Amino acid sequence: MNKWWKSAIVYQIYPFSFKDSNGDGKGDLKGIIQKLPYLSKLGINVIWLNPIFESPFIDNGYDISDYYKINPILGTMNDFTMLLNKAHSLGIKIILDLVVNHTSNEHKWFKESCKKEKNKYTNFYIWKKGKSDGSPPNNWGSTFGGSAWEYVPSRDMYYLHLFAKEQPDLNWENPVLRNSIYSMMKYWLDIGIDGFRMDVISLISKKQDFPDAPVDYPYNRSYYFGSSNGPRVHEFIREMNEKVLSKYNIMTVGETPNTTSEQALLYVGENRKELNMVFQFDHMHLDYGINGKYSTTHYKLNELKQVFTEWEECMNKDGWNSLYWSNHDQPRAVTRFGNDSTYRFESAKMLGTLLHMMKGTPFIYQGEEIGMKNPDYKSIKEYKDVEAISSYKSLKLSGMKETKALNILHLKARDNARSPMQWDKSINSGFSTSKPWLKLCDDYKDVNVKNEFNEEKSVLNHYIKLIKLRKKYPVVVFGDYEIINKDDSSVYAYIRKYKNEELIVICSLVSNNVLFRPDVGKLSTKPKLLLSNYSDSEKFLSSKVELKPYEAMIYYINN
Ligand code: TEU
Repeated sequence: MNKWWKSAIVYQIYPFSFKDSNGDGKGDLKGIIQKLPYLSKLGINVIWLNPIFESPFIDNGYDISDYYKINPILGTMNDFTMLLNKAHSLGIKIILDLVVNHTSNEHKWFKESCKKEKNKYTNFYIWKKGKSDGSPPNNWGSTFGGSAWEYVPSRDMYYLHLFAKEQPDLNWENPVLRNSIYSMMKYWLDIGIDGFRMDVISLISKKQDFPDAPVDYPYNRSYYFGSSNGPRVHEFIREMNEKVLSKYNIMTVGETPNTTSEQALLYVGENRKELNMVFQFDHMHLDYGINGKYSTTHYKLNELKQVFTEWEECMNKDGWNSLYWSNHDQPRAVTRFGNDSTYRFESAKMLGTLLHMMKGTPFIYQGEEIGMKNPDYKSIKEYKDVEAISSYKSLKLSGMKETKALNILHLKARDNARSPMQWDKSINSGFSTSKPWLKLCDDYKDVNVKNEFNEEKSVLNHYIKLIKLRKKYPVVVFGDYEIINKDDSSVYAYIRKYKNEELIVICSLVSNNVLFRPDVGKLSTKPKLLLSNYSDSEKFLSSKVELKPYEAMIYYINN
């Protein structure tokens, strides 16, 4: 089958925060339809929608109560098919979020499963007896706090939930459950969607003896010990591929927490018959501290280079890479990896350049293309996310001062990515006519899509150019990647080579001027500048370049 996803540029939409068409303060599908011409001008050709299904919204839609129904806040099935058709007519494909490690506790499967009387759904979830003293079956903690087990009196048993207690884990050992999932996937594919992003797919197979995790595992991730890359995960995905995925020309990307690059090859290898690519987490962990994610630690450039290079090289052996700086779970890229004050626009464009010239399928998270930064929420009341709230509580319980805890949330909370999209300087940034469900970032009067379209040197216009390069030069899609000046602690530089084309990408990640001597051996021709983020960048690459703060250049040779 034609591997169209190799040259795709994906745009991730968080539907509740993208565009509100009916004035209820929450984004919706009709809002997305209104903005399709914008996405078409940006040049992307795939949209990934975060979950759009019926949900009590404990984890913002990742707790699904009916896989076949559109969340009424977002619209109707008609709205969805209209969105799909309009997107297709503009040459844009749509992939949906497949959340099948767990459902909502309000799903009818779970309600039935809780019943004392045996029925079809009794074994749809993971039920275990407590220990003889009545405590939970093992020591696993859950992502959002507390034990990963919840007791249900009607069955006198505990059920497993790796995330919130309202998100019970499905029992993939049960073939009837697996077939129900496959039927649901076929239902959406037959409607015409173009693929899936698979939520925590590396966690679906649990070690069946449910062993206690060693004490050195962080409590809220201790379940990894018995559930990440579990014993039957590849068998299950192969079965899914054989019964469903292989029948359609679609794109699949698995979200795979706690997975090394070598383990990832088992999901994406060309002959494995599993998935097209996975989302790795290694670069997301470079700024973890002793308390894990919720810390003020800053990443180190040499570690970033090492992680990206390892994934480029490993995926190049036998598979395909995915490229991302941020998503709905991560803080804004410009705040985290760039400089969101003095060099906001330079660094946002530099980050775009660094990522989009690599080998793999790039994912742009809504707002990244205009350089949106983390909003400056002043109180815990402004945060809405279950993880932010539970982490705040545990930081406070550990004795941390309020200001420090809030500073950590400002740097790391998931709400940072979820503040509404900034369209223009009108009330509520043109996102909604009424108060948005989550507070806007207060810089929207300056930083918004409308302003950036009109400003030739904007981040947005830079992203448009990066996307055009990917479409024009095969080397951007297919070229081999090789890092140069590996030990430079201020500059990230690499070359790409494909047939007679060569790219040299040079990006400064520091806020001072630096001297750079590219280690590119003997070049037969002088590389010519294709794109940069300063108007006076050197037109031809020479043996010595003085880089300005966050300067990023792409040079090209056609031998
Ligand atoms: O996230 C999976 C995941 O590994 C999370 O623990 C993620 O690392 C965390 O949010 C970062 O702190 C997926 C979804 O992307 C997330 O939104 C959901 O909450 C989660 O699964 C459960 O469905």
